[in-house]
Amino acid sequence: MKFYYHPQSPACQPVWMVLKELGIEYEAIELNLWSGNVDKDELFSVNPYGKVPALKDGNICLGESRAVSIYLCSKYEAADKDKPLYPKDVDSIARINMELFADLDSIVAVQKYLNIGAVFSGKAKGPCNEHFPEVKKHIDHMEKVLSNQSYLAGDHLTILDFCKLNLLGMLDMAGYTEWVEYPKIVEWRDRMSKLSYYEECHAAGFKANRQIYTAGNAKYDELEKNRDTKN
Ligand SMILES: N[C@@H](CCC(=O)N[C@@H](CS)C(=O)NCC(=O)O)C(=O)O
Repeated sequence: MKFYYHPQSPACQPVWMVLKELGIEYEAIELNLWSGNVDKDELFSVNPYGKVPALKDGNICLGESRAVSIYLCSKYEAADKDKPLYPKDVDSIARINMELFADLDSIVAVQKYLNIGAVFSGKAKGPCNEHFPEVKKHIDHMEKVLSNQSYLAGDHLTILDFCKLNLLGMLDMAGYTEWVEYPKIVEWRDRMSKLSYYEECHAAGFKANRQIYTAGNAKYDELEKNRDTKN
């Protein structure tokens, strides 16, 4: 099995954690798509959208983090597993799928808030606060769900927990610090941080992303200073 990824890519992280949690053997192929010197032909042959994550497992070629995560669980988790990462019964599948699809909306919302392209290039500083209300809907919902259960889809770890870490990682990147309003989310993240692969598959990548975001803010300040001295 070949896993095409980059450690700083949030989308790759849920798949990476599924591979680790299920103890699946794989060949990791790290692609830095932002370096501009990656030959994308092989990637496009695996993922028609040319993005990471991508997975080639025998004849199966897949992209899309949620689809890949579901595939891995459906194929490699025992049908009678007590606490599966992805459920086996129709009702639980329907419920978790709703949250996995809604998770895409949360990522779009937090991307707008982060304003990554403009901040990374020094054209803007900090997040776009006008986009925060849409993000807030998602974290409010998480807090509500976690007030009744330890994990996002029930009483045990699932792929939804892996996916949702990204929303929080992106908020950290933006410098969001109001977690005191979300004690259940804080407890949940603390629980997640105990996973043996949390640092490698999640925290390290976001630490690097946060540094790039902060550097973008500093670049903006520098450009502003130059503009001021010219005027
Ligand atoms: N919805 C996709 C998003 C995948 C995605 O946007 N991947 C980014 C890295 S986080 C990528 O490959 N970007 C490079 C490109 O678009 O060329 C998923 O969840 O897998």
